Amino acid sequence: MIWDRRYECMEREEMAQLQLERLQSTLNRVYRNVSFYKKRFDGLKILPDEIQSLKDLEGFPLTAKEDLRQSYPYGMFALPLRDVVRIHSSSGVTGKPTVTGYTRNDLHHWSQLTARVLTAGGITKDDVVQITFKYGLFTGAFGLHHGAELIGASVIPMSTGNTAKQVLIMQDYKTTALVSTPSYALLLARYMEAEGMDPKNLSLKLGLFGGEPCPEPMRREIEERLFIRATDNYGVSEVMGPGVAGECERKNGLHLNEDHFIPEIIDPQTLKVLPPGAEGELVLTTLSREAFPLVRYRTRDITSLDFSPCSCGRTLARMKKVLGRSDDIIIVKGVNVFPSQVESILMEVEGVEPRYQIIVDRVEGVDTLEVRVEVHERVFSDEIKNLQNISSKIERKFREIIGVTAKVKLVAPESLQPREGKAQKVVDRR
Ligand code: DLL
Repeated sequence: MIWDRRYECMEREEMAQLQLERLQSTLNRVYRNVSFYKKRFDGLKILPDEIQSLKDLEGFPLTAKEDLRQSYPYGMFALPLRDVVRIHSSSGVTGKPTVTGYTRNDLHHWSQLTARVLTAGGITKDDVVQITFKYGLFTGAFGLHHGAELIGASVIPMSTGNTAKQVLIMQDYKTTALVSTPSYALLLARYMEAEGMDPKNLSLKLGLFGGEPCPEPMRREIEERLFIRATDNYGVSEVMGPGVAGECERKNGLHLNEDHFIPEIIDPQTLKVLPPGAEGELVLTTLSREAFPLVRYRTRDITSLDFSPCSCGRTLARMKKVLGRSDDIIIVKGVNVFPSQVESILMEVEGVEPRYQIIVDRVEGVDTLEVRVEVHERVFSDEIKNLQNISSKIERKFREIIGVTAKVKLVAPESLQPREGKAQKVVDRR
């Protein structure tokens, strides 16, 4: 099913024309209304009217999270607050949160875009959708909530926490679609197994995940344990929230809503734009945001883009699952370590969960890497020898696959799970 065939299946040429028109209008609006952009453009002696082709966007300056922090809270809004009807903020994967605002039109577009990704994930008006993201400043819950309502699904705004109640509601209200972080889906699966419940007896058939990486082995595990079909969804609060990109049933990349965002991939070191297919940092320019337009926003997420059409019929570019973040690449003894590599290793080891925390330190000038990993309940009470076997196995894989020496510490189930929100995966004490 495709929610908005007109845009999702648009001819590439027509899409490029639409993007150019919207880009010209966005650049003009930010130049007129946001002093940050006026100063930046003037500094580089560029005028928004000079933009003749999409390629010209490369000549415009990048916007970093730090720029938003310096304009905290409303400095980069392009409209006065009286035109703003909603305010959200980023969960702040790293550092202080940033603020974003929406006009009525922005909210309308947002619902349309989340309806697209929900539809691509298989959700229809016949579904009962349980949303386990936190309702609050985080964009995840409200964004997907309105999209699901627009589709006509029955929405259960559960919010986070209280796993026992989540499962009870899921059972009694006959939830068919779960909206959550992938790690919370695994936690629900484990809870049900520990309680002797068979997830097969639920009405659940779909999982719409996002907000954090969901590597392929993790998706498979969730699908097998909960008996569902799961799709990965990407979004960034600053540019909108969920609804930026989402997988279709082919699960072959996340369709990026290019009529609302222009994606570019840059080399995070040289900041040069890379050719299609190359891996690098995703940069997004908003094309329809009124309250909070952003030009060339550095997401810090590492991915690549595929502009070939998908067999589902959509022509929108597909971004690969996020590999990691350019600012959370941990450089240990000169080796780049992506948290997603750590996840892939853990998914292959029997008896452990893909929930971990990496602690980097420096002892007498030498970098040290400790990885805390949660084990399954049944393994935790096992003999010491078995636990030692597991940690040696992970340590060996670290040496072989990533090329660094890590000290692995196995910890109790659920001890690393935050009560709400996203887990802090990296603690750098250097
Ligand atoms: O997490 C928006 C969202 C909510 C998307 C719910 C999908 C579903 P922020 O809190 O601003 O917004 O965090 C954005 O989270 O830059 C990525 O690093 C990470 N992220 C979000 N979705 C994914 C994903 C929301 N599917 C930051 N895979 C982004 C990997 C993701 N990382």
